[in-house]
Amino acid sequence: MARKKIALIGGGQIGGVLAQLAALRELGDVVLFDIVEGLPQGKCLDIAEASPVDGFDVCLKGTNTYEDIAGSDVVIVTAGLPRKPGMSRDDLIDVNSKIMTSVAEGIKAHAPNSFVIVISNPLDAMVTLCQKVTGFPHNRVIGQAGVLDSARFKAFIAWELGVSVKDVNAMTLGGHGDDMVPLVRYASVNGIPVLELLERKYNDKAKAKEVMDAMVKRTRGAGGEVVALLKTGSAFYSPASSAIAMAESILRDQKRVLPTCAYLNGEFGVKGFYVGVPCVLGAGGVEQILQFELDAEEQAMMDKSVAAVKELVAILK
Ligand code: TXD
Repeated sequence: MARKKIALIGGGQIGGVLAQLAALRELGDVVLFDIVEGLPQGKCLDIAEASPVDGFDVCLKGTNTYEDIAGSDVVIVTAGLPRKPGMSRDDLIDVNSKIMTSVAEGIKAHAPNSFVIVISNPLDAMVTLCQKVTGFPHNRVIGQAGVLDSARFKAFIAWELGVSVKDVNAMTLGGHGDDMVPLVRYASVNGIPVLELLERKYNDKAKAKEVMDAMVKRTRGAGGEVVALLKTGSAFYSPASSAIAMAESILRDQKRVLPTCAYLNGEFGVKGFYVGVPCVLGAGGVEQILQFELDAEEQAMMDKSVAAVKELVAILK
């Protein structure tokens, strides 16, 4: 059986880590595309020269031509500018829309049967645009944001409670903006509600709520926290890990339940927009959208987040 093939469009900070992770996990052969000559070629050569050390058998090819992505099973898009300190993700929409349009045309022409995972910001708008330009079915065009936002939320909970990150379950819904919806009620440590554990830790309900509120706030601002520290760009290790988890679930038909920026057709009260919700990702791309009950407060936060996504998408038109 032929190896799977993964194309990475954008060979910058996230693109480079994606290439390395895809190779280390032997997800398939990797093509790294960028418009900058030498950049993807250099990164691929560098990673490939580590293969005897790490022991992975995949081919890595850096390129500046779209012909090389032909036959890709999965395409991950990071092309576009990242934020600088003081910028919101939405400030990137004009410049990144132009880039996304050309990228989506390249994917449509050269990898028409691929599954596409968009990472470029502003995420929800860029996924919408990518689907529109490629014309691919909605189950084949998705965005990565929720895996990362949820991972950040989980990390903060694990650090606060002094437990392994592996035993924390938590999720964010909605758009990849400051209005994202970290679900407090469903956050648990192996099924034990996090709020209850906080109440026992502090023996004080008000303090527990205060600590949880602070973790929610930090989750919403976590991307900006990294930008403020790096000063020259945004997070790149964790977004790459997150997208690789999604790609792996599709390529290996794992059917993992991952928060995914997916096209909604009435689910969670949203119709005709891409928004972050839990999805089953497998060989068919988005195979299921898992719906569940939101209480009034959660639904109100979701509605606010969706309103922000709609505003951004309106700018595209
Ligand atoms: O979770 C998430 N979704 C995100 C998204 C988390 C963090 C950052 N996120 C966004 O990903 C970020 O705001 C950016 O929009 C993208 C890529 O971030 P990265 O940190 O990798 O940016 P770089 O290092 O600037 O890399 C972008 C590359 C760079 O090498 C450019 O030369 C290239 O994109 N580029 C292009 N490639 C192909 N085609 C075109 N037209 C093009 N234009 C620029």
